[in-house]
Amino acid sequence: TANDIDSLRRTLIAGSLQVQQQTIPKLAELGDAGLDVLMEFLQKRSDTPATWIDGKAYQVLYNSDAPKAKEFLLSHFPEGIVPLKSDCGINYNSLQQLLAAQDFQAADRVTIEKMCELAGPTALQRKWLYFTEVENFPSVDLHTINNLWLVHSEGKFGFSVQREIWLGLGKNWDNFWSKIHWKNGNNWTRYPNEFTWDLSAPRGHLPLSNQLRGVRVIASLFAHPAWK
Ligand code: UYC
Repeated sequence: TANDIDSLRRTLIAGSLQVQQQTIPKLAELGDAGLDVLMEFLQKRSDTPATWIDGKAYQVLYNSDAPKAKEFLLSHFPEGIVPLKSDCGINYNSLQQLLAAQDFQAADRVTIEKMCELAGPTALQRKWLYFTEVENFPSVDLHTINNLWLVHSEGKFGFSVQREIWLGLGKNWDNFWSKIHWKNGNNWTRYPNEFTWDLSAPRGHLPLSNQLRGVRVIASLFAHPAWK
């Protein structure tokens, strides 16, 4: 009823993060009237940086078949809710779309690809990075990639999350691999099927970075001035 909608609307606006998180799927079940509330919510908050709660609301609209939702996103958020800034003219639209659709496995592949693109044509052809290339990445682009992951993962995934965990473990790599389930005892998690490609994964599980050639690339990523 209109009453239920209005009560959920007020809960969404004023509730704690946890309450907001629970309210969004309830609104999603209520059809057009629920979607209206989510649209209003997103639009009202669009002058401040997007959080993962905005991400949740956006994802409902993005994955909805309702023409109204599609029109709204096209006119108000054609490139999503995270500004797709790049210092080198890189287009992050495909990453935005995969994360909005919660296709974390494809988003992970695109993340690796975009970082190679960021490093230049030789890295793009090589399909992996040198740590010296990572040092030269513009902070703007790292922030864009990281914010896309954060906003579309309830704040669970992203380089900044991984870096915080690693710092909290006194920069101990082995404890870090276990904590984010990249290693189980002495065994490396096997790519791709042993990784967890949804939000049931531990914090910091994604995005991946292949450790086949050692820790220098990820160490360089965590040491980047972007995170200071
Ligand atoms: N893989 O095991 N990985 C690949 C990870 C390792 C290996 C790709 C992560 C350990 C081989 C990604 C972990 C290891 C390939 C990741 C992991 C290993 C490959 C695809 C846990 C053997 C085939 C993108 C730390 C003991 C390709 C890419 C190749 C691929 C990620 C083997 C994203 C996080 C040490 C043989 N692994 N990788 O980079 O390069 O190719 O030969 O880390």
